[in-house]
Amino acid sequence: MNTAGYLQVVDCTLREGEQFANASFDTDDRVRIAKALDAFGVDVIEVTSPAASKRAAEDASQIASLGLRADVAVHIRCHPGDAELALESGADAIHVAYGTSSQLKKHSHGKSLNEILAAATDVLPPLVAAGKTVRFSCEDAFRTSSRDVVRVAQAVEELGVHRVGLADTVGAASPTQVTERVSLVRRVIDCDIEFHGHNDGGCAIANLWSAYLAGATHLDVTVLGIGERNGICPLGGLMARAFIDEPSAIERFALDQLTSLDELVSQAIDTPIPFSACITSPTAFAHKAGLHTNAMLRDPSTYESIDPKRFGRDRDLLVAHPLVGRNLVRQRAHELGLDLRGEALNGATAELKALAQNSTPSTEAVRELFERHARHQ
Ligand code: HCA
Ligand code: CU
Repeated sequence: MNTAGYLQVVDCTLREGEQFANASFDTDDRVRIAKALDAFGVDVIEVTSPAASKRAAEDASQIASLGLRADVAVHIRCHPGDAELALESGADAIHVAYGTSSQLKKHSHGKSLNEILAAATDVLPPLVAAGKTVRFSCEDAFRTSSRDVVRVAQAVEELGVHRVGLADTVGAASPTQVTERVSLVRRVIDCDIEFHGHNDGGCAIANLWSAYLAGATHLDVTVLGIGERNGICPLGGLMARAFIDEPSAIERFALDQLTSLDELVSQAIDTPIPFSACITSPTAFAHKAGLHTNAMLRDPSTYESIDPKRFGRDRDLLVAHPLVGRNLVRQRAHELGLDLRGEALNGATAELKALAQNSTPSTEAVRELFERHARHQ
């Protein structure tokens, strides 16, 4: 069952994202990012545990009191002390996580599955009774036996949680494994299901989407995908995948704000938007080879799966390089009010290709070249 009936985005930039090597947000950054996420339309904004530091506790309370449309969730360990601080923060939701794989049981917290369930029995019911939205997540769920995942999911549902989370903590799961695991959990519990997936194996976007198709209701992302190691599914990656596969699922988001949101976080972490980022990369809609630009001039759908305009972006047909074709030169000259054809067009194209061999000519240099050939035709 999906209680909302639609894809819900849980943004973890202010929790997982802060665990990215280059990230260290101050209060202003956190508030600015929370407001921008809210304006974009994410459903839940997850923030660092108030137990992490005095500053984290103050910032969690401040963000919870901004009056955002999104739910603000604090992420905590399954400890009574953390739970108390979470309640004091005034957050709408509480996200509890506990490692359930043999690796985490042995080397991280040292507790058995029975001890994990005993802690959940202590910590979760008072949070539910306090009227909070409560999510319990199995960390490293994909290296946990399916028997144990089912056992924990059923036990915490019984304790009243609104959502069970499955985390691919080490980014090792494949889309097929995610489909199987989420489908299995979907069959044995009725409450909502959240998926959180790291990108170590390069499958973060594919895994998130597989989880959604298999019945996960809540999908974890961060802006630019920032997080531990090489991060989790980027918000832009989820938007790209959904735009292609099920555009109606993301109609309600302010898609034209995606690029400025990525830019905001990119500035805050002093790290450029990766060239490979979906939608918001500076080159995401740049077409270069003559064969491509030729076809793009006829019909942009030839080499475009995502309409840049829907995201407030423009496509870019690159002219100042050695692979440029005559048709694009004619078109670009036309945009500059010049009519290049025949020998003049051939000459301008040949000269531009040669000129661009060593370095990229400036827009001004390209215009001058076109004007010179247009004058002599
Ligand atoms: C971590 C924890 C976590 C938690 C995910 C969740 C993970 O930082 O290691 O609460 O669902 O990836 O398991 O981010
Ligand atoms: Cu994580």
